[in-house]
Amino acid sequence: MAEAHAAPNAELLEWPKKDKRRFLHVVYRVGDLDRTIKFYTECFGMKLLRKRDIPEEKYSNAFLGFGSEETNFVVELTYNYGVSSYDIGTGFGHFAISTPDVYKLVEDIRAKSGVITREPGPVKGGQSIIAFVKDPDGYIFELIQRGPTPEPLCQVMLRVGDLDRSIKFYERALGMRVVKKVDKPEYKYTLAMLGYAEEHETTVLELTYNYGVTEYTKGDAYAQIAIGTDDVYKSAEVVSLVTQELGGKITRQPGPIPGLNTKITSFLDPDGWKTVLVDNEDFLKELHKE
Ligand SMILES: N[C@@H](CCC(=O)N[C@@H](CS)C(=O)NCC(=O)O)C(=O)O
Repeated sequence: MAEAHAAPNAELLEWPKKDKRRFLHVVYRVGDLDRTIKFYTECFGMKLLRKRDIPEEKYSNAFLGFGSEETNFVVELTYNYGVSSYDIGTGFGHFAISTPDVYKLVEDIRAKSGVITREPGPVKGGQSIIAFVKDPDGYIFELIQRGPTPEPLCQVMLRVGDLDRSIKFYERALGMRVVKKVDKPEYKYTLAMLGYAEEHETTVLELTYNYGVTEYTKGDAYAQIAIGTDDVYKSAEVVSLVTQELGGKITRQPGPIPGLNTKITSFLDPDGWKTVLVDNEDFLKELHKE
């Protein structure tokens, strides 16, 4: 019986690597949409790409980024009517923005009253120049010094309790590959960058394991990363198989969102971090409709 299933599953498990995958956006909640839009446009130089209000559901969204949503990873801010603050929890790490001159960007941000939580300088135990900035809701943005890139919004960092398990999950369930792995025993952490292309070409998911820490709080602020796929149904079948082995679970079976008709599926990884897979064609239709 086990043998009879081995071949079809083996073929199915190849699907995420053959699929057309791309990081679309990261979704999180903010207490004041206009305040965050002002901060991201004035301090980071992002553009406001679109806004939508869904009064029936009592929320609004704003999409901001460094390029068109057709090609770039962007942030999707959610404002829930009447909710002015959220708990970010201890598991969320940061978003990252690359810039050719971190020192200059930090001075510009400081001049606009932005909060710098880590002054520019070489990363502990390394050479990259970094700084940390806190946005109005308390989300941390790492600024990383790098040459020009098509994707300045370059990382989402989340903390995980078992890095090998997470790497297996994102490789098998999502078809990502490890583009960098660094162990810093002197600072007691290991990190892995996972994605669909090299770090300087695209956004990566940075997973951090702090020695001995297996649990974090999730709060209610950060929501999920959305990734494009050509087939949500097949993709969900793969995720379902992988969760049986590594943990995590499907939280939304694949299918169209009522009213919107965009096909999606969503699931949690073994640490409880959520990913949404969105049909590539439906996503483009949605963009052109608005
Ligand atoms: N304990 C850290 C481990 C990750 C870490 O230290 N990352 C580096 C960046 S890759 C960092 O934040 N360094 C701080 C610094 O250089 O000041 C955490 O969970 O955030």
